Amino acid sequence: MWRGVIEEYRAHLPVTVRTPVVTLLEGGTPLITARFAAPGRRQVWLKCEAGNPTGSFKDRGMTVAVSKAVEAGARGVICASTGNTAASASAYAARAGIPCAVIIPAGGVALGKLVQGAAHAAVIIPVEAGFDAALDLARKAAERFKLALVNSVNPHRLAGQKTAAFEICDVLGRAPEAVAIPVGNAGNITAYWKGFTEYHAARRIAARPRLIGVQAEGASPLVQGRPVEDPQTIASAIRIGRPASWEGAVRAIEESGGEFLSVTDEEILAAQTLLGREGIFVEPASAASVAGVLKLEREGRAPTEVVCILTGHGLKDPAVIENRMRLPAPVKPTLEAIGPRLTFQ
Ligand code: AN7
Repeated sequence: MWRGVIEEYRAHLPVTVRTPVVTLLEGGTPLITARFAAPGRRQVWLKCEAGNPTGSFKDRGMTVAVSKAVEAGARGVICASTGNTAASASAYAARAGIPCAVIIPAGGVALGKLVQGAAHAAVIIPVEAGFDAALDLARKAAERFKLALVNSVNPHRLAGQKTAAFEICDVLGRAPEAVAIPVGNAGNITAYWKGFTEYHAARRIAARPRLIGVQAEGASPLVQGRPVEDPQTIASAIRIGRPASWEGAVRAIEESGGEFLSVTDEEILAAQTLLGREGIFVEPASAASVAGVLKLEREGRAPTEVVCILTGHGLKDPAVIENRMRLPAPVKPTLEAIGPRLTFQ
């Protein structure tokens, strides 16, 4: 049985025999072949991080961050979040039996993620600000109120998240040519590069992949090379204008010979629809990685082999789909009435 990322990758993580392991058996997520890629011409794999306990990649980092917080005797944890960090932090804190506070941009978190935080009994504090100011506040609050900050500025988060890179290499038996990753606060792309670099140094892989960091056009500071004051995108998870791991992300792109690129909200929604039609429902931020690869394809320069990281589940943000969905009017419960619908035209 899969034992969670700390036990599976213990030798690569900052834990000792004295670290109490707080886990929900995260990791071990599926790497699936995408159907949309032209067979024989291009290989696209999808790393489905929705398979984690709270439905996003954040759980990989949170098992390490909360375990280390408990080891250090923290009385509670705190984070700022566009939703998924809150859903994950609150779950792992609940598992550990310690309180969790989450500071969220008012109106900036998708419903499913809010519901998760409430289910895990987090203290939810909406503030009249965007994510960037919420993170500034969380940093200060952690210090003032003696709480462990579990945003990705906490190095234990990145240590845990790099295990996704290990898994990709373990499954393929090598590194892929390229990896496309949605970028918000830029912790995850930094963690992936750490993971590939560590496996390369340990001679587990012969070469490291090219990283493609994808941002939403209205929230694309790393593409523009400067912070964005009032970031806007339908992909609320990555509505971030001042990424905390800016340097790490830039280093990952430079050292890997990759690039940052941006995609429009329309391109994000089109990619989300495309994935849904092959049975994979992701939230808008996650679809950005696929939208980025499709953009490169249109420009005639897509990698022949790429892993797209699908960071979170579509159920987290039902409103995005609901707004575009039209249920037909109810009909009588008879074969005659439903028959016309079953011609699939
Ligand atoms: C689905 O939850 O920042 O570049 O506060 O939820 O490491 O920030 C979420 C980010 C991509 C971007 N996809 O990752 C938060 C938060 C999904 C996400 C990202 C997020 P980073």
